[in-house]
Amino acid sequence: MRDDCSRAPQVELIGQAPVMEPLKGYARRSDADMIQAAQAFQTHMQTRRTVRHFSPEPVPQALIEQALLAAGSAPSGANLQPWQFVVVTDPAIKARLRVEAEREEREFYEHRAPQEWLEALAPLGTDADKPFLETAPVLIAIFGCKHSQTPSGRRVKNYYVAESVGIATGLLIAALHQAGLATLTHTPSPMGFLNELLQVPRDAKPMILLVVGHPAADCQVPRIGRKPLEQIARFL
Ligand code: IYR
Repeated sequence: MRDDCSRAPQVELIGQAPVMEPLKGYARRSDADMIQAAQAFQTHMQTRRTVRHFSPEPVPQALIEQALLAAGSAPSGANLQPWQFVVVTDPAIKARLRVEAEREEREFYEHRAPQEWLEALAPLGTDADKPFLETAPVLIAIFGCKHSQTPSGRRVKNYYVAESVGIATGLLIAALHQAGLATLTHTPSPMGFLNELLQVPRDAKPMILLVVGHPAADCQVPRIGRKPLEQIARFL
């Protein structure tokens, strides 16, 4: 078992007075310049689609590393950075993950899921078969760590774990999309098998299995719509 989860640099500062420093990295830009940048970003993000048909083509580890560093820049509760990412490319481990995920998914689709849930999923065309867990070159298992550990070995609580990991995952997905890769946020439930297979202590809760790679050449996606601005935001 690897307990990387608990080693946040912030724990060394727990209880200490803040050490302040000048903010770096912000250059004042014109409104027009900022609006253009925001528009270019959102237009590009609109091309992001969740895909379920991946090409087996490998992707450079350096690319995944850079995207993970972007994810790790996310804000988090008390800056305790309660995330752990396990990157799987080993075909044997991917095959075992597929077996376990499909076991849970069959249970879900055949017994556990209420009719209302199945009806909500119907337009997406999902089912219990998860071949992409083997086809896609990279799986990133994302865990939320409930605790950190101080250098003296004291276990301290992490805060807003789900929110922090959710934000980090959003940045990861955006970074991978920006780099030209496709993703699928897969959430087999329950996901406890990820702790066993990937040797992650139970204190870390598996939250998402992110499937990463190039889309297959003949990749099809369901036709979906996105809510317009008026439906997702109000300006008071
Ligand atoms: N975990 C299942 C079911 C599923 C649930 C939701 I909510 C989705 O948006 C998509 C699928 C599966 O992966 O098929």
